[in-house]
Amino acid sequence: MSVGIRYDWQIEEIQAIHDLPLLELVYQAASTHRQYHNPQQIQVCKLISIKTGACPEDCSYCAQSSRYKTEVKPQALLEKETVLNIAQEAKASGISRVCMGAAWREVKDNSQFDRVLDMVKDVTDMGLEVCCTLGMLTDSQAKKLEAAGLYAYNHNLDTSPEYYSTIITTRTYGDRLKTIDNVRQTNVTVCSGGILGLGESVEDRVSMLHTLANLNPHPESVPINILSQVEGTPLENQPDVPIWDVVRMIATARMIMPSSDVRLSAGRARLSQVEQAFCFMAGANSIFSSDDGKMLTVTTPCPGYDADREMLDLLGLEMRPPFQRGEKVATPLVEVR
Ligand code: SAM
Ligand code: DTB
Ligand code: SF4
Repeated sequence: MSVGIRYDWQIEEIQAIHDLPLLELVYQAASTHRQYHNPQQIQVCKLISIKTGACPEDCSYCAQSSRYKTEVKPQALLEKETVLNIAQEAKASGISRVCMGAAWREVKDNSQFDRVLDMVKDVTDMGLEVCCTLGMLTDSQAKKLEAAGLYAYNHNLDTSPEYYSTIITTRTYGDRLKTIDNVRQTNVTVCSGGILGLGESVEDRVSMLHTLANLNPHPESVPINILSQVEGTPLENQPDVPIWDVVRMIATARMIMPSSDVRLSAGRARLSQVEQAFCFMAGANSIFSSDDGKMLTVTTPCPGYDADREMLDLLGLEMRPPFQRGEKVATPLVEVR
């Protein structure tokens, strides 16, 4: 079944796709994936935490909120040279996108933002896709990032509009959507997704996908994070998300936002190669990889460059070069008569 690109999804339609018999869902998602993407390619991204911890927000899952006592040590904004060195190493390992994250509630128009703009310029000049995730943005700040050459801005919805205030009280769903809209008014691409394992219901997951899939255009990139339970946060005792829930979520996202990149993000480190292969079959085509063993902070492990290269080789997959999103049409490896 080919669904085409639509922005008028009904909750019931998304729920029906999500609830298909599992292998039927994976088959349909894999077929859709092949129509819009080269299924041999995976985008590999490197996260850099340019400013860590001491965040005033109260996101219940987050190791960087100042409200919770976690093992994260706050770190001021990194020097540009440090960031450029990490980006250079990532580039040498074949990584195509660098995502710079700051534990800020929102961007302020000050010298720190000017320093980030400078980093964006220089990393972009290295020939890498640059993504930033800096919290809320005004329209003029989004335009400044665009002028600096930014390729993508990450701002997750995290969960459904209904469940949001259970997880975060210091900002609203509307605030999140406003920043996404401010980015949308520029040529910067949008990266927005969520987290599984916050104690949400299946209806909440479907409702989040409904919000994402009715954005016009769809976010070019949709990260699916699996909660990393961080000691000291209110969600430290949440149970692990079953792998089949992850596969269903990825496959449903793939079906309803067929041209978007779907990223298997936080929580990948605890998945086996077989589990990850299932996620790729279901339509995930992007991952984070790291040579320092962590996503943004020490609380959330991330597989390393070498292990990931080995896995991709084993699965017959390759790393997608920068700026080639959705450009290549798959050619079958073997002609099937
Ligand atoms: N402060 C910015 C913001 O909130 O947009 C950017 C950084 S924040 C760490 C980016 C995203 O990482 C969050 O929206 C959330 O989806 C994800 N994240 C943070 N902590 C996580 C955790 N413990 N497990 C899974 N995902 C997490
Ligand atoms: C996203 O959706 N996942 C990344 C990135 N965007 C910024 C972050 C994953 C969670 C990192 C939690 C930690 O390392 O503490
Ligand atoms: Fe701050 Fe972002 Fe963590 Fe929320 S998710 S506490 S805004 S760093």
